[in-house]
Amino acid sequence: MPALVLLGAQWGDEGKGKATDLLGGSVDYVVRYQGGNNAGHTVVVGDQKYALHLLPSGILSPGCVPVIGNGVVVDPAVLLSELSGLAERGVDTSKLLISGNAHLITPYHTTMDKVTERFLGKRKIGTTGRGIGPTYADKINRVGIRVQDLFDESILTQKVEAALDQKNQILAKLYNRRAIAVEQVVEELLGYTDALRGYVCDTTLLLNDALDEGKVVLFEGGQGTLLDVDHGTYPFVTSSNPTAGGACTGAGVGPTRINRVIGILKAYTTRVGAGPFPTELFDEDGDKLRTIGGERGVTTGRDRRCGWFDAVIARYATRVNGLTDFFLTKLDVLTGWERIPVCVAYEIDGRRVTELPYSQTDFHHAKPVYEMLPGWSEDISGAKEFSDLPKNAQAYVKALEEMSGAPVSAIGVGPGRDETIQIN
Ligand code: 2SA
Ligand code: GDP
Ligand code: MG
Repeated sequence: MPALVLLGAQWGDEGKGKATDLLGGSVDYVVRYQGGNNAGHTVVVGDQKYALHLLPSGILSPGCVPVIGNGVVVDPAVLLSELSGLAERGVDTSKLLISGNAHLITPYHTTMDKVTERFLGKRKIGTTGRGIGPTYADKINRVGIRVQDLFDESILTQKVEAALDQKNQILAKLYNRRAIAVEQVVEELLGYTDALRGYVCDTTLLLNDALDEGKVVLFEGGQGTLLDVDHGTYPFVTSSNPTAGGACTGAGVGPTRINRVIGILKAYTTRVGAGPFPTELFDEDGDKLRTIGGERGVTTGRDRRCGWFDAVIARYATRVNGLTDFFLTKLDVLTGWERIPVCVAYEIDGRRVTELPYSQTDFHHAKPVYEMLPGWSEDISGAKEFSDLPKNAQAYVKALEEMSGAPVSAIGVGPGRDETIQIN
């Protein structure tokens, strides 16, 4: 198993952190390939709970090298505070490696993110406000600042000048805000140089060499398939590619290297931020899922929107990512419902549709078509084997597997490392 990708099959927060941590003991490198500190990955180890934002979840597994790939956007202030927070809790952070090609989130990106959202008004995306979109926009626009620029003051100054020239005009003319001073930004960025120097390297070369030597590399997605800038519910998406292909561009490895793609799939659906969500619940069931599932943003603390499982989305995730298997998470949260609705298709303007519509207008009009599955009332959090689950819980898993188009290889029955049923 040389290289595997682990990613969210829905709108994120499926339990990727826990899944990565679970595999951490058997892999040599865990690589983040997209996103930045908009991500919030929770790992529970014994009585300790960790919330990781920018760092790969593999940092908690001794023996595993955490890598921030070129596709990630790095806020250096957040990175250093996350590192020191973990070090204070006794976690070894010394093995971290950061790509010199990763782009930097600067204070002006965070400002642009917040200002843009404010001006979008009721059309806002509901971003995390961490400067993610503006940083990727600068990358694509070729006025981004990369980690490697920190080590050449003259180049850094020229790049910050180029990046701010246009932004200052926009800030002044459109938003009536003061210009951001080049010197101030350069000075702040140079302040991170010494602390970061030791972590920075050519991660692409290192990872390909590691694969040549037979090492196991896990690529960890930051968000979910439906938040992908190409394959998600655009424009209500993040500005990068959490889908499997993003692992190749965001880490510099070829697709022929990857032989397993695991989709992390919650037994129901959640979303945070704006955008269409066909199975969203606005009633007591939604509140119950939110409360029992602890559905609150790990980065922003926002309540997550909750709804029933959507098999159309799961099938779509299988297709666009080439999923080999699923980790089904949070099955325990569904304990106690007499009957559990599962969305098997959409009704769109009188038509029954079983594939995710490529037209966003259609998707906004999609009404879920539900099939009712029988629920269970027994506490399943102590289940170790598939056969320990009540018959109806087994049938629920089997039905989801059938509908989603890939086998389920693990089932989460609680947040802890050992609250997992491994299949096979
Ligand atoms: P951004 O900030 O530009 O990436 O926001 C664009 C959209 O992407 C969504 N997004 C997320 N959705 C779920 N979880 C995320 N991480 C945090 C968590 C979220 C939080 O783990 O709970 O704390 O609010 C995440 N990151 C980005 C975002 O909501 C926008 O819809
Ligand atoms: P990520 O962004 O995909 O890593 O997921 P988050 O950490 O944002 O949200 C998942 C939440 O569910 C976290 O609080 C996890 O501790 C928790 N969790 C993960 N797997 C399970 C599970 O199987 N059962 C329960 N009850 N909680 C889980
Ligand atoms: Mg999360």
